[in-house]
This record gives sequence, C-alpha cells and structure tokens, in this order.
Amino acid sequence: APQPDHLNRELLYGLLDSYLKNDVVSIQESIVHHVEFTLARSRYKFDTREAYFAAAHSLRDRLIERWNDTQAWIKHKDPKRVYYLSMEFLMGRTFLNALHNLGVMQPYQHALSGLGYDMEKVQQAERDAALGNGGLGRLASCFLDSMATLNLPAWGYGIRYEYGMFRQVVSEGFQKEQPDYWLTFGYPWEIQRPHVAYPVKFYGHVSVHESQDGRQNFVWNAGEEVTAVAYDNPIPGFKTPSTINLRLWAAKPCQEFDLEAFNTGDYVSSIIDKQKAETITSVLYPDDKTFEGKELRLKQQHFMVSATLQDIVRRYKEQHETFDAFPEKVAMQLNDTHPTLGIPELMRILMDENHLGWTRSWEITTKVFSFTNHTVLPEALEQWPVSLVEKLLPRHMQIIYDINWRFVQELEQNHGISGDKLGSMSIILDTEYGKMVRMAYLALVASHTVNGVAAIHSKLIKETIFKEFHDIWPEKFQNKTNGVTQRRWLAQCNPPLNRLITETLGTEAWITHLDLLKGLAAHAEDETFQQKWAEVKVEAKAKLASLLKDLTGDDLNMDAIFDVQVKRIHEYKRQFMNILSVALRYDRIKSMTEKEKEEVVPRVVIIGGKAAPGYDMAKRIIKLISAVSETVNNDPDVGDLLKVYFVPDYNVSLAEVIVPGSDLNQQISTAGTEASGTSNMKFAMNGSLIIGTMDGANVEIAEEIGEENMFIFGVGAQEVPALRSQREYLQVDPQFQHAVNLIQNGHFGWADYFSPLIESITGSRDWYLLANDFESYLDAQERVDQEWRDKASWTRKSILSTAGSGKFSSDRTIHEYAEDIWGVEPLPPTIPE
Ligand code: H53
Repeated sequence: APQPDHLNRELLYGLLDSYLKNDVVSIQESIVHHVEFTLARSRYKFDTREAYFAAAHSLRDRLIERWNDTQAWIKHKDPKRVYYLSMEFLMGRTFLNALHNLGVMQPYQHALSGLGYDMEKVQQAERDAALGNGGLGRLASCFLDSMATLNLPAWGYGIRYEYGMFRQVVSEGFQKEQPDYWLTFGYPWEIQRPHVAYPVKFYGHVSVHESQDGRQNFVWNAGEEVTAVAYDNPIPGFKTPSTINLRLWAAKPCQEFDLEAFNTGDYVSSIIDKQKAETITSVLYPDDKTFEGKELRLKQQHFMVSATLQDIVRRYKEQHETFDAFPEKVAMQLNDTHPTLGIPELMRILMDENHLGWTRSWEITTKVFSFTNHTVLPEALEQWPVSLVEKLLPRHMQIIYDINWRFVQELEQNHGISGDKLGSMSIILDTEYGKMVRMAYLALVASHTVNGVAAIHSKLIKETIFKEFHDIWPEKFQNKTNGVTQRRWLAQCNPPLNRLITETLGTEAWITHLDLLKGLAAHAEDETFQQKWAEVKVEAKAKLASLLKDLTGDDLNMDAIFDVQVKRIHEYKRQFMNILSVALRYDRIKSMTEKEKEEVVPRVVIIGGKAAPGYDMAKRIIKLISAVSETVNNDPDVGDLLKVYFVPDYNVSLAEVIVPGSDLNQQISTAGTEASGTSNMKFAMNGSLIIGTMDGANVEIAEEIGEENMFIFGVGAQEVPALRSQREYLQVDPQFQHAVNLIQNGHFGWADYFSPLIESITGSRDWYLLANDFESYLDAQERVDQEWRDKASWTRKSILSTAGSGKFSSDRTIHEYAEDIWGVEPLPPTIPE
C-alpha cells in the first residue's frame, strides 16, 4: 500500500491523545453522531432498532481503541501467542457483554434512557450470532471471554457463515428449519479487513521439480482458487483493557486467478462462475454429532485452516527471519478434528513454500499443535474418503500418506507393533467402500497433547477410542474439564443474583475469581439469607414465566417446580426418558381424587432444543413432547399441577433467561455418552438443582457441591457395556412398560408416528438404556418432589449449588490450558484508562 509522504506524528498523537470519554453526555453525543452519520437517519427520529445500532457503533468505537492498543502492545512484546482454531463460535449477543466487560453499563443505560430508550428493549434488538451448533461452539466463545480477561495473547480463528444455526419453528409439533440470515441489517461488531486476504486453493494436480541442489520441489497447480477475506471481531476482557481478536474468514471470488477465462469471450459467465466461490462460507452445517462426509464441508475446513495458517505464518515472518523460533512463538489448539487439515497445510507451507526439509517441518509442526476431543460417539468421528481428499487437496493427501508411512515405521521399529494392530492404528483405514483418512488419528499423531473435556471423558478416551495410542504415548494425554464464563452466565444474565452474591461476599471479585463463591456456603443455613435467595429466584422465575406467557398465553403457576431440559435433541441425551416420566406423572394425576391432588407438587416441565434436520428420531421426539404437552396442558383434570412446554428455537439468548429461571435441570444422558456438558455448570451457578446421571462433568459437579445436594440416579459408565450386551433379557420395570403403553395406545395421538421411537427402546434395541435407568430416574424424581416440600432445605441446596460451582469457570479451564498445554503467559496491556 502507498505510504504517506510525511507522517506528522505530533499532530496525529495530539488528535487522538486519549480514550473516548464514558460520561453520559459523551456517550449520548456519540450515539446521536452514529444515528446521523453511520445510519444516516435523522437524529430527531429513530426507532429502537436504530437506537441499538447507533449505541452498538458507539460502543464499537470504544472496543476498537482497546483492540488497537492491545494488538500493538502484543506485537511490540512478541510473546508466544495461542490461536484457537474452531469451525464454530456460538457467540450470542455482544452488546450487553461488551457493556459489562468495559464497565460502562450504567452510563450507557442513563444515556439511552435520557434519549428516551429503554436499555432492555434496545438490547433485545440485537440478533444472536449463532455460528455454532451447541456445546462445542459455545465453549469456544466462553474461552474467548476468558482468554481476554486473563490477558492472554490469544486469537480465535473461524468462519463467517452467512447463515448461522437454522431457526427452529415448531408447527403442529413438527420441527421446520428456517434460514438464519443474521446479516440482513449488518453486524456492527465486526470490522471488515479487505486488505487482509489470502488465496485458498483447491483441486488440480501436483508436479515435481528438481531444484539445483538436487532436492525435489512439489508444486501444487490448483484447479480453483478463492480469496479468504478477514472480518475481525473484538473480544473485550472484563476489567482489563485487553481486547483480543476473533478473526472470521469469508470466501470471495478471486480477482487475479485465471484471467484467461475472461478473455474467451464469455465475460458474463466468467463472472457468474467466480461468484460461486462465496458458497464456501454460506452456511453452517447444522449437525454436530453425525459425520456426513460432504465435499463442501471439507472445503470449508480447508478454507478455514489455509487462510488461518497463511495469516499466522505471515505474522510470524514479519518479526522473524527463520522458523527456528516458531514453536516458541506459536501454539495452536484444534477444537475437535474439524481443523485437523491445518497439520498437512502447515507441513506444505513449510516444505513447499519455505523449502524446509521434511524433518525440520515435522519437528516444528508437532511442537505447535494440540487437539481437544469432545466425544466418544463413533458416528461423530470424522473419516474422509481418501478419494475425496485426493481430488480436493492432492498435495495434502500426499503429505498425509507420508505422515502415516513414517508413523507406521515408528510403530514397527520403536514399539514392536505389527500385523492387525498396525492396521488398526493406521491413519488410513481400508474399508469395503475404499480408503478413509481417520482425522482423529492424524490429529493425535501430529499433536503434542490431546485432551478430553471432563475427568470421566478423558479417562474413557484413554480406555476406548484412543487406547492403542495411550499405550505408546501416555504422556500426550491430559484432562481439561470444561468451564463457562461467569460473566455472561451469572453476572450478566442474572443481575439480582449478581447483586445478592456481591453484597453477601462484600466484593465482586468472584466475577474474575469464581472460587470465592464458596464463601456463600457459610450462609446456606441462615434463614434471612435463604429468604433473600428465594426472592431472587422468584424474580428470575418471573422473567421466564413472562417469556412463556408471550409464547403460549399461559400464566404459569409460580409455586411449581420449573423443571428444565434444554440442549440439542439427541437419543443419548434422553429427552425421551424425560417425556416418558411426564406421561406417567400425568397418568397418575388423572387417577387421583381431589383430596389426593392436594398433595401433588406442581411442575412446569420446559424442554427445548434443535434436532439436526436429517435426524429422524430426534424430530419424532420433538413431536412426542409436543403431543404430550397438547394433551396435558388442555386437560382440566390436571389444572396447574402439571404443564409441559416445548420452547421453540432454543438459543443463547433464550438460555440467558431460561437458566436463571429454573429450579431443577435435567442432565440425564446415558453414563459415558456426554463428554462433559456445559449447561449443567450454568444451571449450578444459578442455583438450579441437578437431576442427573454420573456422566460428563456431572461427576465433578457432584464432587464440588456434594451428591446430597443433587438428585443422582442411574447406572455408572463402567456398567454400561455389560448392560448393553444383556439388554434383551432385561426384566422391564412395570412403570416403564406402562409409560410406553400410554404412548403406544395413542393416549397422546399419533401412535403410528411414535412407533419407531418405541421400537428404539425395546429389548435389544435400547442402546441408551432407558429401560435400565427408568426406575431409578423415577425414584430421583420422587426425591425432587419430597425436597420441594421442604422449602428451607431446597433453598439451602440451591445456595450450595452456586457455592460449589467455582471450579466450573472457563477462567480456570483456560488457565490450565495456558500452563499445561500452550505455554503462554498473560501479557497485561499497559494502556492509560
Ligand atoms: O462439546 C461440549 C461438551 C458436550 C459435547 C459437545 C460436542 C458438540 O457440541 C459437538 C460435537 C461434539 O463431538 C461434541 O457433546 O458434552 O460439553 C464441549 O466440550
């Protein structure tokens, strides 16, 4: 780019010598300025949405100054940096989070109300950025918040999908997917960087050239080239000026490539052809648990890692002459296997573009990558056909073969492995449909560390899917129990509880040191404190009730237990078991006398979550929940003793209302199937009691808050394999059979439509062991009702849930990653406030 002839530094510094002011009038000026000049609306007439956009732009200015200074400071200090590579970031809304983290909530509230706008409504005008499916994507977003707050020199890298997670509409009980075109009115939190752009190649062939020193040079002659353009999203830390970057790539047609095509005469077709490049980043794949093997998805993965690695290498080379220091300056975390192509891509960049030999390149590569596994479900593990990888990325396929060849040699020579075992560990798997690349094995071989996401899960991966690798490389394996950011999931989404905690502890230091919550335990028995705690819960419940009132028109019984299960719909998460028990509860109430009914503990059962569009069983489960809901909610015999709601389009913003407003939450996966779960942590923080199995992070939550303060039930993970093999001989519990009969006999209608569901839990087909766990589940539900009758005891448990949730801050998780895996250190920016 052309440089200025003469830089008048003094003048420039003088013009921007301090940060934007955060007094109410300055903020109002900046909002009105953006109304007039950014939105080009009249400052005398703008609606709530325009007020949101103007306020967002005003806040964005404040983010940018911190962002610029943080980045300049990091560049100046040149520390080791960590890059978090993820195909998903489930960010949700940004406005409230940025206000809180910058500490300007109050002045903005006053500024807006002074102009005549209600902060609550303004904030509702923001659309969620839903560039993720569920747990894995939301974890990545919590991690960004923690990395910024801990002052780590960190960046996130991902894709700027034009269509995020689909909008779920439930019509007559059936899920319909609608596109989430979230960019219609623009996204004020991003900064487009047209000059940060890289070519990304696909297809074509590889040619070999002999160089003068006799070395072979591989040249990839691509068949297609697109441009990756950077969009930067500033991520502010809490109570620190540190503002890190989430760089998302968008695909654009490549300008220079293949100009010949334009000269063949068909100018218009050439342009139209190029425009297809943009489809690469058009849509997020909405299934996070079944591997699909679609070519476009593979393209997305390569697109993301290729642009990212070019960017990282360019940044490194700006400050370093050789690659010697690369491993001391760069750490890259692979969020699941989705970005694993980054491994052969870095090898390619080092060998083919920077002419390092294999040995040097491999040494560098294996020092920078580490990888997180998020599931043991076999259907989720990525295996790409060799034929497809070869076609799309011919050079990468060669490199993967070479990596595998050397790996197999090592197994034979250093570990004495041969025969079938060699084949079972090979990165390339031979199947009847052809050869496949096992991405997890590639990631394992090239990474210095692999981690699971909760203690039980990390143990399981060592014993099952990665056992043979653990046998030879035990030191590679670590656990990093997930966490969530208490800024969003407690401080921001539950202001009354925030105030009560701060008042009780006498400090708001818990917002950065969540362990301090244990100080609440001392007050758990205190009656006045319990009273206050219960009042705060009622406030949060009222908000949830008003949300449901808007959705359904119903007034909820505030004395009822608000019983919530919100998460993706999946057989292993067992929403089906939940609704079976609801059917039974309904049936019991129906047979009661009026006198007996007086003893019933009222419940509001709330279920929400999306089914992957192609997941037939999950869609039937949604229909079943809706059918039960329809029958129960309209039955005058039941009144408000039981209500069932399916909340459509569950997303981050809804979670921010639902989580604080719940009394009870269900974490009831078959033991050994849910790697960690993270909503369990959010609920616990907000004083909602868990009914759950000993699965995922529930196990560690029980250690922290005490099993006696939860409703634990069901078989343990160690028992599952044996029980699965004996399923057909199981003596089924009569209550289970009765619940099944109710559905089968058409009590809720649609009996035929539900029969595949019934079959899936019958005899030897009951893979997720609903029949095994049902009795113990009902028993736990009975304990819930008993506990509710003793208000003081329930509240005490609720307080102890929050008090025991300190471990589950993503600050703790990120601190562990930084120390044990990345070797990066905090770099607090010294910026004048
Ligand atoms: O990742 C969460 C875990 C959760 C696990 C989830 C996950 C996805 O969201 C998508 C794909 C995948 O393989 C795993 O199911 O248990 O808490 C974050 O680690």
